Amino acid sequence: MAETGGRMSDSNNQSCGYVTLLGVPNAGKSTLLNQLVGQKLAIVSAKPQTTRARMLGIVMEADAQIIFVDTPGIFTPKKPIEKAMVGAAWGGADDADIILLVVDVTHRQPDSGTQEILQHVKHAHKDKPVWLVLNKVDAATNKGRLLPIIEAMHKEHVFAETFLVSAKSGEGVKDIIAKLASAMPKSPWLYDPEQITDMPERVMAAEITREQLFVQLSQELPYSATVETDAWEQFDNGEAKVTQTIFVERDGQKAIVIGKGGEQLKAIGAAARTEMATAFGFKVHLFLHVKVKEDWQNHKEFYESRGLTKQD
Ligand SMILES: Nc1nc2c(ncn2[C@@H]2O[C@H](COP(=O)(O)OP(=O)(O)OP(=O)(O)O)[C@@H](O)[C@H]2O)c(=O)[nH]1
Ligand SMILES: [Mg+2]
Repeated sequence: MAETGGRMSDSNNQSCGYVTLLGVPNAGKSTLLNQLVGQKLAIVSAKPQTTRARMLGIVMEADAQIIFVDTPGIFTPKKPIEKAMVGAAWGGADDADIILLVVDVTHRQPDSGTQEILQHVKHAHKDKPVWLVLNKVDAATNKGRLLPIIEAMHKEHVFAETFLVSAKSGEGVKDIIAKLASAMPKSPWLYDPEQITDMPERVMAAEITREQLFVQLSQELPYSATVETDAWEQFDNGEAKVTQTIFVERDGQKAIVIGKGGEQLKAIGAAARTEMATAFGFKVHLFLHVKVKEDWQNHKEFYESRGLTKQD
């Protein structure tokens, strides 16, 4: 018997595997990851291409350790950062024991983006089980339209499992965990069972601020921006001082992020600070700076800080 993080388990009974969430941008992968883990780890927004890098969400279910991999949405990339994002998503598929193909049922059908992902998976990962997760059933006004979607998807591929879920409300999500737990390969756990993610706090803090750029700023601006945590000072009373820089590509964008009289930046900071306190469980004193770095997308340090690889 091994004791890890307070849990007793006979390592002979342990099972463990990687489960990668794949789908087009905005399908609800990050919302689903958070719901699976039971805690907000991944940032979410109504805009597509919110997630830029892979991250893990680890779930323990009896003797099974399920390592979920959230990935950026897959689309046809053009800009350097987009190429790195899509590269990271396919890298997530390489790691997978099981792939969860997440599909937004409110999306106009047939969903050609999803079909392309499925074709690629069938070609590049032909031995991997793909499970179909039809998401946003809460928002499907006409439930009668679900059946044709299921039929169309099953014409393309024989999915071992199909789930109808709402990542937002949690409906159907427990079923996914139960089925996955019994499908994990026999293997010792790869992570401490108390650990829920591989994301360092500094990166999570930068992500939380980046989420506010997506939530509060309109149109193209969030796509031209990135956030880095410059300094993190932890005080004896448990609170932390976090200093971050928001990088944008043009002076005009800097003016928008700061806003009239600094109001916009204040609002971004206030919301991010609240989110950080919830995520970390202590008060965060957040100091935000905005800088123009026209070609940040061409500098590999902005990729490496997120575990991304700049593609040429
Ligand atoms: N109604 C409803 N909305 C959902 C559900 N799941 C996700 N959403 C919404 O869909 C939008 C996109 O969700 P995300 O979780 O960011 O989607 P994603 O697939 O991670 O997107 P990218 O990171 O851009 O690839 C957000 O506005 C979510 O609130 C759901 O089950 N029901
Ligand atoms: Mg996402």
